[in-house]
Amino acid sequence: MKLSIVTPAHNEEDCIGQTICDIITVLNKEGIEYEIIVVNDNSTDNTIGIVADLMKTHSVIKLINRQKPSGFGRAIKDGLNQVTGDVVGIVMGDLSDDPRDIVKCFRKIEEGYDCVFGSRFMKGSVVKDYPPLKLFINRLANTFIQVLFLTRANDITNAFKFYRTKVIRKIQPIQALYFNITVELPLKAIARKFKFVQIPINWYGRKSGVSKLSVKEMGRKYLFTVLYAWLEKLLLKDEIRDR
Ligand SMILES: Nc1nc2c(ncn2[C@@H]2O[C@H](COP(=O)(O)OP(=O)(O)OP(=O)(O)O)[C@@H](O)[C@H]2O)c(=O)[nH]1
Ligand SMILES: [Mg+2]
Repeated sequence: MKLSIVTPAHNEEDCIGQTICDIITVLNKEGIEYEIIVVNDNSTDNTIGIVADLMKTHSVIKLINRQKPSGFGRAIKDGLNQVTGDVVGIVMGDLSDDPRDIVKCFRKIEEGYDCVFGSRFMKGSVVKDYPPLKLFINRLANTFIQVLFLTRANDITNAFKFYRTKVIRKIQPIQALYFNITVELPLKAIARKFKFVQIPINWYGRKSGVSKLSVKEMGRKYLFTVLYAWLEKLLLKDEIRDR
């Protein structure tokens, strides 16, 4: 099975090179066939230059340079459209995710799961430097989602998740244009009863660069996306799901 990593990047010159090199080191060691699709959105720093340099020596890297309008969701969607692997994993470009967790997720898919959801809030997870206010809002939002969807998945809002490519095909059309895509993908997969597992992952707070997520701006969009997926779940309840 081939793995496609989709990594969005906007002004990540301090982190993107290291992110890519760490992924390459870990996946080469494991002997996994893979590609890394970096989706750049109008970066005004040297993000493109760094990725382009690495591309000279690593043919596994693909670069998508998006034009405006930008947006995390738009970038992820463009990345997903270019995937050639059987499995796709979404990994941030700011060194917040642990490349060793990529291998763990991929192995779970190999075991037969359709989706693997990374959770920072399970026994075995390590979380460093999570901003306290963001953490509070995260726990509140995820508890709400858990109650609404009656699911054990407790970190739906985190992007670090892996899907069989067929799952991505079955949850089209993807609507979210911004960070709300992080909840749309897993919730739609849950609504369609794809077989998922949650595993503990590590997460490290950003050490360099600027955060692009404003919880205040995104709150309503997240809520809308969650409720939309919940409605879908209700409507799909008695239908036979065509796989
Ligand atoms: N292509 C693209 N990438 C984006 C956009 N917004 C954010 N990203 C990338 O998405 C990833 C996550 O964004 P962050 O700014 O780290 O959001 P966050 O993790 O909630 O915030 P931090 O707590 O600061 O890490 C990073 O790799 C960003 O470079 C965008 O509009 N387009
Ligand atoms: Mg981040």
